[in-house]
Amino acid sequence: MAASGVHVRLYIANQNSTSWSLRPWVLMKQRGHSFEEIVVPFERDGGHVAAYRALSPTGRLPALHVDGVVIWDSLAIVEYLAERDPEVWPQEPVARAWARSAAAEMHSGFAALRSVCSMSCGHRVRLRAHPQALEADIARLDELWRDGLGRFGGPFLADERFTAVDAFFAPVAFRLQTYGLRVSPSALEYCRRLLALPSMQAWYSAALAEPWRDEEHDADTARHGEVEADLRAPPGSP
Ligand SMILES: N[C@@H](CCC(=O)N[C@@H](CS)C(=O)NCC(=O)O)C(=O)O
Repeated sequence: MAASGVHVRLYIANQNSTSWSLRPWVLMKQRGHSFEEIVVPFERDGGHVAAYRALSPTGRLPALHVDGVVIWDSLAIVEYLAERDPEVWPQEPVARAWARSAAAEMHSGFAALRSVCSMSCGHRVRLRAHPQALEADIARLDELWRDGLGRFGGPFLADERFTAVDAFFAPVAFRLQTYGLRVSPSALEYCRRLLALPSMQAWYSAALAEPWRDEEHDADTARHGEVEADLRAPPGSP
């Protein structure tokens, strides 16, 4: 979708564990935008800090660079893309308002889901306990997904097409898979639909193949449950 001659680069963090970077990446893939993707590994000892600061004023990724202009934060990137591609959000105003509300809720909410079930595409974890705050987040997620699918007719959350709101919930699909979280049949069907997208499969394969490890993130993934499987390629493998 980039105009010819415009250089679009999306800088992203580790694919196994970065939910933020997945959002614009999967949206751009689904919309057929042309861009160069560059993975800059997060290093727990702070080795990434200078590189991230050079790419993004917050020192956080994702960051989109378009001919020298830097756009940071996944929400701002999605809105930037929407200014150039009117099909990023649903066309219909009510669906668009709903989609923006749901994406905003994801961007600033679901704290328990994020902290108890950190994203790690390659792990399979059985939670030891389901804290009440996590249960409340899952119930709200289920309600929200069923509302969108019922109201706008599916198969995606606010449209028959994949739109930005689906990109915001794409990382949640990996979390449901990793932790085997239980949701209603229609929410589960939607989750499976997201996971089956070729773009999501490509992300998943790249995440499993990643040669580096973030041990603190791995420990965080294991903190609330038993790790039943780690499907990633051995660390350091080519
Ligand atoms: N709200 C930001 C969050 C981005 C974010 O937290 N990115 C993490 C990815 S791992 C990061 O860059 N962390 C670097 C650090 O904490 O030093 C967004 O939506 O883009």
